[in-house]
Amino acid sequence: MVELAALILPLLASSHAWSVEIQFTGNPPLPVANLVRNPGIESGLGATPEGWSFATATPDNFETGWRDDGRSGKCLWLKAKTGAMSGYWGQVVPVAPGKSYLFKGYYRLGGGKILCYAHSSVALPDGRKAGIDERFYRGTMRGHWLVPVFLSPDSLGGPDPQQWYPFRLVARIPDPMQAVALSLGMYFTAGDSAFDDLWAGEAETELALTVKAAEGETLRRVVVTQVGSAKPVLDSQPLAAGSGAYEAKLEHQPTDAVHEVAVTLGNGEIVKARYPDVQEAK
Ligand SMILES: [Ca+2]
Repeated sequence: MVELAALILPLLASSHAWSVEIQFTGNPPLPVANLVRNPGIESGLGATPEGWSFATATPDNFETGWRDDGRSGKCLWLKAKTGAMSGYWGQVVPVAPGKSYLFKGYYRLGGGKILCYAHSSVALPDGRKAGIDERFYRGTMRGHWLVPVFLSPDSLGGPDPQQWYPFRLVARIPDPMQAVALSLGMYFTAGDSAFDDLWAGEAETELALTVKAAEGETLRRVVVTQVGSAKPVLDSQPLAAGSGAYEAKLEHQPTDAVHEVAVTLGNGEIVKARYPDVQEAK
């Protein structure tokens, strides 16, 4: 049974007693756990980062490293000498069937084409198979053998080789799947790439919102948005005159979003609260 984390905010209106009580909770509660071991690639012994291994059919085609020039501290790195074969850093993540999971992280691409994918296959009782295979590709012409002859450096496009960029995958886990492999590597091109700050966990939460006006106050409207997006995920529209309470449930909300509720009181005052209660980066 999942425990509900209550976030109860009796908010003060000017110098009076609180004017509205807002309860904003999630099932599962936020933030949800990161299921990736050693997600920042910081721990390990010798030349090997704990929890991660490199796999390819042709090891001679690759150089790999546990390097210091990460997005945070250290990172996973690999170089494919030719496009003859793919190769991936990876680890297996535990999952529960029937839920959606989010797999995300950051990559830096020096050249060639990366593939980040979440994949697994299980046998069903009737002999058929159930699987998932969610993929994120990103490529660049930088470093390609045609480049010096036919293309000017300005026309290369693709990601800046010095920058870290996010990737994001979501997969619904079929029964009876218990584990998913997260693989990060080069996809049949020569080039190099790095990966850092990986995250895997439940993708969705159900939010429950309860708003209660204090004695003598009324509610006019309740709007919920995700921070960073202007489009409401919930809008009560004008409530009936004299409304003192409002309740709503929001299913299938992303676990990596911050939700903000804006409550307009009868006197026009707007009171806001966030779940989870985090401060915006300045
Ligand atoms: Ca790191």
